[in-house]
Amino acid sequence: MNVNRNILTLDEFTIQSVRQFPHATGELSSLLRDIGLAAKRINVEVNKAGLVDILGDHGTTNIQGEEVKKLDIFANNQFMGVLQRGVSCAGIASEELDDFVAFDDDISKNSKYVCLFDPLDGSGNIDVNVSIGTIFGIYRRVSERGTIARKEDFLQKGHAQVAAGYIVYGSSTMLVYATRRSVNGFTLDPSVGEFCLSHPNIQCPDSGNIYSVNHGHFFRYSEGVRKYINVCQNKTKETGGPYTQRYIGSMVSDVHRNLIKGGIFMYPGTTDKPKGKLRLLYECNPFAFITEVAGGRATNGSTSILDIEPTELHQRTPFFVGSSKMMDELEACMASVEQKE
Ligand code: P6P
Repeated sequence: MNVNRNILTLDEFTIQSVRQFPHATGELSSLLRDIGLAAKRINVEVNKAGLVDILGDHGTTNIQGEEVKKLDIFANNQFMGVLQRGVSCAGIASEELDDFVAFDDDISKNSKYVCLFDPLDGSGNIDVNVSIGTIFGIYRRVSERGTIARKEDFLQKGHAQVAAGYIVYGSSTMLVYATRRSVNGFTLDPSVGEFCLSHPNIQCPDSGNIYSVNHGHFFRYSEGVRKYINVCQNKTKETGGPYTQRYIGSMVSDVHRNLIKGGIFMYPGTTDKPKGKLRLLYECNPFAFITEVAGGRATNGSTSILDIEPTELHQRTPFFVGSSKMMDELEACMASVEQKE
């Protein structure tokens, strides 16, 4: 097998990270490898979703009241399974599960971390072959090791994440994860079945010309958000534009594109849903952490996402994330309206 010795696999990269930091125990690296394994197994099913009877509604609805498709359940069970059989995770919380799950075997009870994830975000796009993704955040548990994980382990501010990442099942399958040091992207090489380092040290451009928002809700957004959208639409060469509007309706794809190319993604609150649609703990916190490590910013319109004190596992938040200068312009529009009020 002709393996290019210059390309690091995910496993090699995580092991190299352990070697670089003598105090590292290897538990986080082991957890990340477990996630990579689950991602490869999910990728196989996602790639043949149109061919087998894995499509279609699972006949149940999750806590969001959304029809749960079989692939959601499969993905959820894959992540829960590898994390429970690993040596680093004391418990999980998932969009697909009403409550958190504390693993009760002795090794898990003595594990250092908990993991929160959306196993298959954008699953409404499965049947129409639009890219979907997995989102995860990893926290050091705050409860005593040797005991089962407790709710407070899962209700931590986003700043407490030790790592966060996502997998995008798209034209290629990529796993991107951040630690506090850097953001790195790995592309799955199907010929060897390994995630290979393809995007080292990802930096979010401080500006861009892509804005992502669902225009269908425009008249239900706040005046400040509507003002910023109008600013985006009226950008010219002279004012740093023109901008282009790109919105796939699959958060992982939209945020990934903007992270790489520069841009802003918005899921604001609306008059009928003031908290918006996206979940703080396992959708917004991971992307906020990743984007901020890469040099961008993420807020709920007024507060850094990572500073929000969680109160419930599935709480929603308005979400604005992307290039720092575009975030500055959004906040200037919102502030100018508030001053008038
Ligand atoms: P809307 C997918 O259902 C999702 O949770 C995100 O992936 C996506 O960004 C958003 O909802 C799209 O929501 O209301 O614009 O269709």
